[in-house]
Amino acid sequence: MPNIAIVGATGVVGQEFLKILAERKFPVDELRLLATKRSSGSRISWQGKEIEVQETTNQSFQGIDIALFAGGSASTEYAPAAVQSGAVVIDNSSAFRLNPDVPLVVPEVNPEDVKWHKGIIANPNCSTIIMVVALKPLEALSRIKRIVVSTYQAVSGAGKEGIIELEEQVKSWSNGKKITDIDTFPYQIAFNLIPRIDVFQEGDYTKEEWKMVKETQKIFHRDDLRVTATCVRVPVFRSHCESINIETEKKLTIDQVKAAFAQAPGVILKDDSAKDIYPMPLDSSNRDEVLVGRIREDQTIDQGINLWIAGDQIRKGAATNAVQIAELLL
Ligand code: 11C
Repeated sequence: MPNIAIVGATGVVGQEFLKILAERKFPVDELRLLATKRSSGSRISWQGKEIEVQETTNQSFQGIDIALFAGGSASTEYAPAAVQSGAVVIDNSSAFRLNPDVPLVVPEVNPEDVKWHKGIIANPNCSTIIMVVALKPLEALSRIKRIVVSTYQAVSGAGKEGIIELEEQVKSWSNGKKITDIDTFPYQIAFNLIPRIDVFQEGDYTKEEWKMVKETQKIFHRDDLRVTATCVRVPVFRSHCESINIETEKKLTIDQVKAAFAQAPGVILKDDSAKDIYPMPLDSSNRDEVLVGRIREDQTIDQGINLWIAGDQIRKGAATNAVQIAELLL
Protein backbone atom coordinates (compact mmCIF):
# COMPACT_ATOMS: atom_id res chain seq x y z
CA MET A 1 0.00 0.00 0.00
CA PRO A 2 1.30 3.50 -0.78
CA ASN A 3 2.66 5.99 1.74
CA ILE A 4 0.74 9.24 1.42
CA ALA A 5 1.66 12.76 2.52
CA ILE A 6 -0.81 15.62 2.82
CA VAL A 7 0.80 19.05 2.61
CA GLY A 8 -1.44 21.68 4.19
CA ALA A 9 -3.21 19.07 6.31
CA THR A 10 -4.79 21.54 8.73
CA GLY A 11 -6.51 23.77 6.12
CA VAL A 12 -9.97 23.42 4.60
CA VAL A 13 -8.81 21.32 1.63
CA GLY A 14 -6.30 19.34 3.74
CA GLN A 15 -9.04 18.34 6.19
CA GLU A 16 -11.24 17.29 3.29
CA PHE A 17 -8.40 15.09 1.94
CA LEU A 18 -8.49 13.17 5.24
CA LYS A 19 -12.24 12.64 5.02
CA ILE A 20 -12.18 11.59 1.38
CA LEU A 21 -9.25 9.17 1.71
CA ALA A 22 -11.21 7.43 4.49
CA GLU A 23 -14.60 7.54 2.70
CA ARG A 24 -13.22 6.13 -0.53
CA LYS A 25 -11.20 3.51 1.40
CA PHE A 26 -8.06 4.65 -0.38
CA PRO A 27 -5.32 2.17 0.53
CA VAL A 28 -2.79 3.92 2.79
CA ASP A 29 0.21 2.45 4.57
CA GLU A 30 1.69 5.54 6.26
CA LEU A 31 -0.21 8.84 6.29
CA ARG A 32 2.16 11.77 6.90
CA LEU A 33 0.50 15.07 7.77
CA LEU A 34 2.49 18.19 6.93
CA ALA A 35 1.75 21.86 7.49
CA THR A 36 3.45 25.15 8.28
CA LYS A 37 5.62 25.48 11.39
CA ARG A 38 2.73 27.32 13.11
CA SER A 39 0.37 24.34 12.73
CA SER A 40 2.95 21.65 13.43
CA GLY A 41 2.68 19.68 16.67
CA SER A 42 -1.11 19.48 16.61
CA ARG A 43 -2.60 15.98 16.52
CA ILE A 44 -5.25 14.79 14.13
CA SER A 45 -7.10 11.53 14.50
CA TRP A 46 -7.67 9.52 11.35
CA GLN A 47 -9.03 6.00 11.08
CA GLY A 48 -8.55 5.41 14.82
CA LYS A 49 -4.93 6.66 14.85
CA GLU A 50 -3.55 9.90 16.28
CA ILE A 51 -1.15 11.49 13.81
CA GLU A 52 1.08 14.41 14.75
CA VAL A 53 1.27 17.20 12.18
CA GLN A 54 4.88 17.87 11.16
CA GLU A 55 6.43 21.00 9.71
CA THR A 56 6.96 20.68 5.95
CA THR A 57 10.61 20.70 4.90
CA ASN A 58 12.48 19.45 1.85
CA GLN A 59 13.24 16.28 3.84
CA SER A 60 9.58 15.53 4.61
CA PHE A 61 9.02 13.27 1.60
CA GLN A 62 11.43 10.37 2.16
CA GLY A 63 9.53 7.13 1.48
CA ILE A 64 6.37 8.91 0.29
CA ASP A 65 4.70 7.54 -2.86
CA ILE A 66 1.99 10.17 -3.39
CA ALA A 67 2.03 13.71 -1.99
CA LEU A 68 -1.28 15.55 -2.00
CA PHE A 69 -0.65 19.30 -1.88
CA ALA A 70 -3.68 21.29 -0.71
CA GLY A 71 -2.54 24.52 -2.42
CA GLY A 72 -0.84 27.82 -1.68
CA SER A 73 2.83 28.71 -1.67
CA ALA A 74 3.91 25.31 -0.24
CA SER A 75 3.56 23.88 -3.75
CA THR A 76 6.29 25.94 -5.37
CA GLU A 77 8.40 25.65 -2.23
CA TYR A 78 8.25 21.88 -1.66
CA ALA A 79 6.81 20.06 -4.72
CA PRO A 80 10.23 19.86 -6.43
CA ALA A 81 11.75 18.24 -3.29
CA ALA A 82 8.83 15.80 -3.11
CA VAL A 83 9.39 14.77 -6.74
CA GLN A 84 13.12 14.41 -6.12
CA SER A 85 12.37 12.08 -3.23
CA GLY A 86 10.43 9.86 -5.64
CA ALA A 87 6.88 10.91 -4.81
CA VAL A 88 4.22 11.76 -7.38
CA VAL A 89 2.80 15.16 -6.47
CA ILE A 90 -0.89 15.89 -7.00
CA ASP A 91 -1.03 19.63 -6.65
CA ASN A 92 -4.08 21.75 -5.96
CA SER A 93 -2.34 25.12 -6.40
CA SER A 94 -2.29 27.12 -9.62
CA ALA A 95 1.53 27.00 -9.78
CA PHE A 96 2.00 24.22 -12.34
CA ARG A 97 -1.38 23.99 -14.09
CA LEU A 98 -0.36 25.62 -17.35
CA ASN A 99 3.13 24.11 -17.44
CA PRO A 100 3.29 22.01 -20.66
CA ASP A 101 5.15 19.26 -18.76
CA VAL A 102 2.36 18.94 -16.20
CA PRO A 103 -0.95 17.20 -16.95
CA LEU A 104 -4.05 18.98 -15.70
CA VAL A 105 -6.57 16.28 -14.95
CA VAL A 106 -10.27 15.85 -14.23
CA PRO A 107 -10.87 12.09 -14.16
CA GLU A 108 -14.33 12.31 -15.79
CA VAL A 109 -12.88 14.34 -18.67
CA ASN A 110 -9.23 13.52 -19.47
CA PRO A 111 -8.11 10.56 -17.31
CA GLU A 112 -5.64 9.50 -20.02
CA ASP A 113 -3.47 12.54 -19.26
CA VAL A 114 -2.19 11.10 -15.96
CA LYS A 115 -0.03 8.74 -18.04
CA TRP A 116 2.43 11.36 -19.24
CA HIS A 117 3.22 13.01 -15.91
CA LYS A 118 6.85 13.71 -14.97
CA GLY A 119 6.29 13.77 -11.22
CA ILE A 120 3.61 16.45 -10.89
CA ILE A 121 -0.06 16.23 -11.83
CA ALA A 122 -2.09 19.41 -11.38
CA ASN A 123 -5.61 19.61 -10.04
CA PRO A 124 -7.54 22.39 -11.80
CA ASN A 125 -9.21 25.38 -10.17
CA CYS A 126 -12.49 24.47 -8.47
CA SER A 127 -14.69 26.56 -10.79
CA THR A 128 -13.05 24.98 -13.81
CA ILE A 129 -13.49 21.44 -12.49
CA ILE A 130 -17.19 21.69 -11.89
CA MET A 131 -17.75 23.35 -15.28
CA VAL A 132 -15.81 20.79 -17.32
CA VAL A 133 -17.49 17.84 -15.55
CA ALA A 134 -20.83 19.30 -16.65
CA LEU A 135 -19.71 20.15 -20.19
CA LYS A 136 -17.92 16.90 -21.04
CA PRO A 137 -21.16 15.00 -21.91
CA LEU A 138 -22.23 17.86 -24.20
CA GLU A 139 -18.82 18.11 -25.88
CA ALA A 140 -19.26 14.38 -26.62
CA LEU A 141 -22.54 15.16 -28.46
CA SER A 142 -21.18 18.13 -30.40
CA ARG A 143 -18.02 20.21 -30.33
CA ILE A 144 -18.57 23.27 -28.20
CA LYS A 145 -17.65 26.45 -30.07
CA ARG A 146 -18.01 28.99 -27.30
CA ILE A 147 -18.64 29.10 -23.55
CA VAL A 148 -19.91 32.16 -21.66
CA VAL A 149 -19.82 31.49 -17.92
CA SER A 150 -20.64 33.53 -14.82
CA THR A 151 -19.69 32.05 -11.46
CA TYR A 152 -21.26 32.50 -8.02
CA GLN A 153 -18.43 31.39 -5.72
CA ALA A 154 -18.76 30.48 -2.05
CA VAL A 155 -16.59 32.13 0.60
CA SER A 156 -14.91 28.82 1.54
CA GLY A 157 -13.13 29.06 -1.82
CA ALA A 158 -10.94 31.55 0.03
CA GLY A 159 -10.24 29.05 2.86
CA LYS A 160 -11.07 29.14 6.57
CA GLU A 161 -10.56 32.92 6.68
CA GLY A 162 -13.34 33.39 4.13
CA ILE A 163 -15.77 31.33 6.22
CA ILE A 164 -14.85 33.20 9.42
CA GLU A 165 -15.22 36.57 7.71
CA LEU A 166 -18.78 35.86 6.52
CA GLU A 167 -19.73 34.40 9.93
CA GLU A 168 -18.35 37.41 11.81
CA GLN A 169 -20.03 39.91 9.50
CA VAL A 170 -23.41 38.17 9.81
CA LYS A 171 -23.01 38.08 13.63
CA SER A 172 -22.17 41.79 13.73
CA TRP A 173 -25.18 42.64 11.57
CA SER A 174 -27.58 40.53 13.63
CA ASN A 175 -26.26 42.13 16.85
CA GLY A 176 -26.87 45.58 15.38
CA LYS A 177 -23.11 46.31 15.21
CA LYS A 178 -21.21 48.02 12.40
CA ILE A 179 -19.44 45.56 10.09
CA THR A 180 -15.74 46.33 10.32
CA ASP A 181 -14.02 42.98 9.78
CA ILE A 182 -12.89 43.29 6.14
CA ASP A 183 -9.64 41.35 5.59
CA THR A 184 -10.01 38.40 3.24
CA PHE A 185 -12.30 40.03 0.69
CA PRO A 186 -11.90 43.55 -0.70
CA TYR A 187 -15.34 44.66 0.54
CA GLN A 188 -18.01 43.49 2.98
CA ILE A 189 -19.19 40.09 1.75
CA ALA A 190 -22.27 39.66 3.97
CA PHE A 191 -25.38 40.81 2.04
CA ASN A 192 -23.17 41.75 -0.89
CA LEU A 193 -21.66 40.33 -4.12
CA ILE A 194 -18.07 41.02 -5.15
CA PRO A 195 -17.32 40.71 -8.87
CA ARG A 196 -13.58 40.24 -8.37
CA ILE A 197 -11.85 37.00 -7.36
CA ASP A 198 -8.05 37.04 -7.24
CA VAL A 199 -6.01 39.79 -8.89
CA PHE A 200 -6.80 41.78 -12.03
CA GLN A 201 -4.81 40.73 -15.06
CA GLU A 202 -4.72 41.25 -18.84
CA GLY A 203 -7.77 42.92 -20.36
CA ASP A 204 -9.17 43.67 -16.88
CA TYR A 205 -10.11 40.02 -16.43
CA THR A 206 -9.20 38.52 -13.06
CA LYS A 207 -6.77 35.64 -12.56
CA GLU A 208 -9.74 33.43 -11.60
CA GLU A 209 -11.41 34.28 -14.94
CA TRP A 210 -8.25 33.54 -16.91
CA LYS A 211 -7.93 30.21 -15.08
CA MET A 212 -11.36 29.23 -16.37
CA VAL A 213 -10.32 30.08 -19.93
CA LYS A 214 -6.86 28.53 -20.07
CA GLU A 215 -7.48 25.50 -17.87
CA THR A 216 -10.63 24.54 -19.79
CA GLN A 217 -8.73 24.72 -23.10
CA LYS A 218 -5.93 22.55 -21.68
CA ILE A 219 -8.25 19.91 -20.14
CA PHE A 220 -10.27 19.59 -23.37
CA HIS A 221 -7.09 19.79 -25.53
CA ARG A 222 -8.82 22.57 -27.45
CA ASP A 223 -6.86 25.80 -27.92
CA ASP A 224 -9.64 26.87 -30.31
CA LEU A 225 -12.35 26.64 -27.64
CA ARG A 226 -13.58 30.17 -26.93
CA VAL A 227 -14.29 30.74 -23.24
CA THR A 228 -15.19 33.98 -21.51
CA ALA A 229 -15.84 34.21 -17.77
CA THR A 230 -17.05 36.57 -15.05
CA CYS A 231 -16.26 35.33 -11.53
CA VAL A 232 -18.23 36.63 -8.56
CA ARG A 233 -17.89 35.98 -4.81
CA VAL A 234 -21.26 35.46 -3.10
CA PRO A 235 -22.21 35.24 0.59
CA VAL A 236 -22.68 31.46 0.55
CA PHE A 237 -20.56 29.23 2.79
CA ARG A 238 -20.04 26.25 0.54
CA SER A 239 -20.53 25.17 -3.11
CA HIS A 240 -19.90 27.22 -6.21
CA CYS A 241 -22.66 27.80 -8.78
CA GLU A 242 -22.27 28.74 -12.43
CA SER A 243 -24.55 30.06 -15.13
CA ILE A 244 -23.23 28.59 -18.38
CA ASN A 245 -24.15 29.42 -21.96
CA ILE A 246 -22.67 27.32 -24.74
CA GLU A 247 -22.78 27.51 -28.52
CA THR A 248 -22.35 24.13 -30.19
CA GLU A 249 -21.37 23.08 -33.70
CA LYS A 250 -24.40 20.78 -34.10
CA LYS A 251 -27.90 21.55 -32.90
CA LEU A 252 -28.61 19.83 -29.56
CA THR A 253 -32.17 19.28 -28.42
CA ILE A 254 -33.13 19.65 -24.76
CA ASP A 255 -34.08 15.96 -24.67
CA GLN A 256 -30.63 14.98 -25.99
CA VAL A 257 -28.92 17.20 -23.43
CA LYS A 258 -30.98 15.83 -20.53
CA ALA A 259 -30.42 12.24 -21.66
CA ALA A 260 -26.66 12.87 -21.80
CA PHE A 261 -26.62 14.34 -18.28
CA ALA A 262 -28.75 11.50 -16.92
CA GLN A 263 -25.98 9.05 -17.86
CA ALA A 264 -22.87 11.15 -17.33
CA PRO A 265 -20.40 10.18 -14.59
CA GLY A 266 -20.13 12.72 -11.79
CA VAL A 267 -23.28 14.58 -12.78
CA ILE A 268 -26.80 14.60 -11.33
CA LEU A 269 -29.62 16.03 -13.39
CA LYS A 270 -31.87 18.23 -11.26
CA ASP A 271 -34.17 19.84 -13.71
CA ASP A 272 -37.93 19.88 -13.31
CA SER A 273 -39.46 23.32 -13.58
CA ALA A 274 -42.97 21.96 -12.87
CA LYS A 275 -41.77 20.78 -9.45
CA ASP A 276 -39.46 23.74 -8.81
CA ILE A 277 -36.36 21.57 -8.95
CA TYR A 278 -32.99 23.03 -9.88
CA PRO A 279 -29.47 22.95 -8.41
CA MET A 280 -28.72 25.04 -5.32
CA PRO A 281 -25.58 25.26 -3.16
CA LEU A 282 -27.30 23.81 -0.09
CA ASP A 283 -28.09 20.69 -2.14
CA SER A 284 -24.69 20.29 -3.76
CA SER A 285 -22.71 20.74 -0.52
CA ASN A 286 -20.96 17.74 1.03
CA ARG A 287 -21.38 15.58 -2.03
CA ASP A 288 -19.16 14.86 -5.03
CA GLU A 289 -21.53 15.14 -7.97
CA VAL A 290 -22.09 18.33 -9.94
CA LEU A 291 -25.80 19.16 -10.03
CA VAL A 292 -27.09 20.38 -13.41
CA GLY A 293 -30.41 22.04 -14.21
CA ARG A 294 -32.29 25.03 -15.67
CA ILE A 295 -31.52 23.57 -19.09
CA ARG A 296 -32.94 25.76 -21.84
CA GLU A 297 -32.36 26.52 -25.50
CA ASP A 298 -30.67 29.86 -26.04
CA GLN A 299 -33.27 31.48 -28.24
CA THR A 300 -30.92 34.19 -29.50
CA ILE A 301 -28.72 31.82 -31.54
CA ASP A 302 -29.32 28.69 -33.67
CA GLN A 303 -27.28 26.24 -31.59
CA GLY A 304 -27.08 27.36 -27.99
CA ILE A 305 -27.88 25.92 -24.57
CA ASN A 306 -28.19 27.62 -21.19
CA LEU A 307 -27.65 25.73 -17.95
CA TRP A 308 -27.07 26.28 -14.26
CA ILE A 309 -24.78 24.09 -12.18
CA ALA A 310 -23.83 23.74 -8.51
CA GLY A 311 -20.86 21.79 -7.15
CA ASP A 312 -19.03 21.43 -3.85
CA GLN A 313 -15.79 23.20 -4.61
CA ILE A 314 -13.96 21.74 -1.61
CA ARG A 315 -14.86 18.17 -2.53
CA LYS A 316 -15.12 17.72 -6.33
CA GLY A 317 -13.53 21.12 -6.92
CA ALA A 318 -10.43 20.19 -4.92
CA ALA A 319 -9.97 17.19 -2.60
CA THR A 320 -12.14 14.55 -4.30
CA ASN A 321 -10.72 15.33 -7.72
CA ALA A 322 -7.17 14.98 -6.36
CA VAL A 323 -7.94 11.66 -4.66
CA GLN A 324 -9.59 10.41 -7.88
CA ILE A 325 -6.33 11.26 -9.68
CA ALA A 326 -4.44 9.27 -7.03
CA GLU A 327 -6.82 6.36 -7.68
CA LEU A 328 -5.97 6.54 -11.39
CA LEU A 329 -2.28 6.31 -10.48
CA LEU A 330 -2.88 3.13 -8.48
C1 11C B 1 -11.84 30.70 -4.97
N1 11C B 1 -11.43 29.27 -6.88
O1 11C B 1 -13.01 30.33 -4.93
C2 11C B 1 -10.80 29.97 -5.79
C3 11C B 1 -10.02 29.05 -4.88
O2 11C B 1 -6.60 28.32 -8.09
O3 11C B 1 -7.11 26.68 -6.81
C4 11C B 1 -9.07 28.12 -5.58
C5 11C B 1 -7.92 28.81 -6.22
C6 11C B 1 -7.15 27.86 -7.09
O4 11C B 1 -11.43 31.69 -4.36
